[in-house]
Amino acid sequence: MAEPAEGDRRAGFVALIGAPNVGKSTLINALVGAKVSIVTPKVQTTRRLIRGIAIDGAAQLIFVDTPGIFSPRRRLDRAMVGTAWASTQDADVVALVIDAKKGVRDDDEAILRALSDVRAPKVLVLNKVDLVAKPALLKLTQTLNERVTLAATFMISALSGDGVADLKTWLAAHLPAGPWLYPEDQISDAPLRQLAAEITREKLYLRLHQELPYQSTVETDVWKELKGGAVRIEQTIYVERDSQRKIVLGKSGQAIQAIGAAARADIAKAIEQPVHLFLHVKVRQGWGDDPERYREMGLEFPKE
Ligand SMILES: Nc1nc2c(ncn2[C@@H]2O[C@H](COP(=O)(O)OP(=O)(O)OP(=O)(O)O)[C@@H](O)[C@H]2O)c(=O)[nH]1
Ligand SMILES: [Mg+2]
Repeated sequence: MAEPAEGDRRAGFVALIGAPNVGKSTLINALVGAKVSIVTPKVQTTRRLIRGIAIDGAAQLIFVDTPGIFSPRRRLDRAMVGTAWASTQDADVVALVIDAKKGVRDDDEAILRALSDVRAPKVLVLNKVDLVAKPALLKLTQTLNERVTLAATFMISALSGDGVADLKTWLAAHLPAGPWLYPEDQISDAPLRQLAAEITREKLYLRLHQELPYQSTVETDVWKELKGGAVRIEQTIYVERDSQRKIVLGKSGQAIQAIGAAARADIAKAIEQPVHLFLHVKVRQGWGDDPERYREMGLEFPKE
């Protein structure tokens, strides 16, 4: 394809916001065409802003995946919700993602109220339309368009990819004119060690239940390129209590082995290199109140 002339180029930021679990991370991966953000069936999977970059014609789109917005209780929740709203301030377009199957719930209501303070143009993205009959979608579109001023409405399935290309093309046409902000082959601005830690956290979320996923975090400590092209990665999984450490390890280490095997395979695929992954599990009581952990996660540390 011919390169678009410098003067024709567009570039800008599109923030994807919405309640937890509506499919924002699935959508950013579909828009970028690669896994830049982790996805699980559990709420509150995403904890930080994740930028994913795509080209559409003459436009470079920088999508910003955000933590789901809900009414926060813990310090970590407040940091997550704060960072999600902060993303709307630098956005050229804000895409409000709604789970079309679940419709407008309390968290969505609160988001709709707060959206009136956001200056950027807004588009509505009804996601998971593979689960819903058409008449219900039309009703939901109408209700939401009465509530907020929306530049456009899209009905998509981030999972199947239906409607995603149309959304991307519309967004590309509505970004400001200007030079591209990243090299054109770049799909993410996150360091690989961060992506690797996120992938391990995804496997933790998939394997463990109740409060444990929410009380754990993963950091990459060592990243060493080995002779022959493989990489040695060491990571620490922090939990709050010793009882949780035992669950993460599992009976004769079965749980941690399964988490490690799944994470290793995905990390190797993402970085296109063989991986030797070593996981450590440490109890760090009160890590949710430790500023250093927030720095690692790329979040502001809320004062309370
Ligand atoms: N059927 C269906 N499921 C979807 C679709 N998009 C996402 N999902 C599923 O919805 C669940 C949540 O997806 P995520 O992408 O993690 O949602 P999220 O909005 O990023 O969630 P948080 O990070 O917790 O705010 C996963 O099980 C996805 O597979 C869709 O279009 N159709
Ligand atoms: Mg997410």
